[in-house]
Amino acid sequence: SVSAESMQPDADSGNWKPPKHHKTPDQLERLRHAVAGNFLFSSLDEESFTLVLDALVEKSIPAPNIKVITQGDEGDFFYVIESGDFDVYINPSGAVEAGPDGLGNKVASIGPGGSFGELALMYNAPRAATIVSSSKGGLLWALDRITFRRILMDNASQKRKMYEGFLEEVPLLSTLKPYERAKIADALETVKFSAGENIITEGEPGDAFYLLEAGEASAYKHGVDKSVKEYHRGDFFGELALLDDKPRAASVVAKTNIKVAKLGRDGFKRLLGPVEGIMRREEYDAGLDPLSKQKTVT
Ligand code: 1OR
Repeated sequence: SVSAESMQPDADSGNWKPPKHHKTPDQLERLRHAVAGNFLFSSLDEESFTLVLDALVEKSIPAPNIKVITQGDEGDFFYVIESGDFDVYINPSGAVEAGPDGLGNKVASIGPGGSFGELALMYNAPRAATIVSSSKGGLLWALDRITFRRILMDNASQKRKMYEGFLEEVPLLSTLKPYERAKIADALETVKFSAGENIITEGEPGDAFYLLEAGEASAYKHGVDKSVKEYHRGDFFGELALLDDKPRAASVVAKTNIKVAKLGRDGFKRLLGPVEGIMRREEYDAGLDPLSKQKTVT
């Protein structure tokens, strides 16, 4: 209701209550599905999760070319996409006349399960980009600024900060933009292994990709006595099975106690597209890729 919204106190006041927007079972079902694929929601505890679901409001975008966010504006809402694709435009000069419609350059496109609009809310900064509906329009879920900052943000900004330094050091990711690395940070999970443990086992199906944060690891292949590859901080492994939907081509074993940043299959597919070429080239050089073996034989 209108009154509930306008009476909502400021984030700084002690008696803030998150908004509750009633949802039909159908809406709830769709909403759960939409946020299931979003990394910002994945580490929420149950209470916070319920609270955020209650606070989200459905927003239909009935046509293409509708501006949902305008670069330079103040931030009000964070959005999760249920359906439809949304294009991201950045006008580097801030000049109104740059590009078609003054939108600037298209730098990305975001689809179902994705989200946008968090930056202005996190940093109290003007909107960094313009977001325009493409496809036939779509359906969004909007979260107000205060609930975003109170419930969702802590997690996201902690993770972005925690992984920022490390991801900057990873050679594979050096060509990415800082914002692309931030999105990867959202999706990472740190996992520890003791010396001697298998992180990956040859022949098994693959569901994750790994960046080595601390310690050392080695790759082994059946029938080969010594390790076929050594991994140090900043190195990656586990990409082949995900790139080509093949079983694990080697086992990767912790040589010391190690810490890895784990990225699941979905995140890998969604976020590492821009560096796929680099990964394929490194595997080829290492001779782990079966195709490269055929070539070296000749
Ligand atoms: P916002 O609140 O600033 C615009 O409103 C939103 O666009 C922004 O939050 C992000 O959620 C989203 N750089 C900045 N913002 C981006 C980018 C981006 N992509 C999506 N948004 N990129 C860097 C381009 C130099 C694109 C990276 C692929």
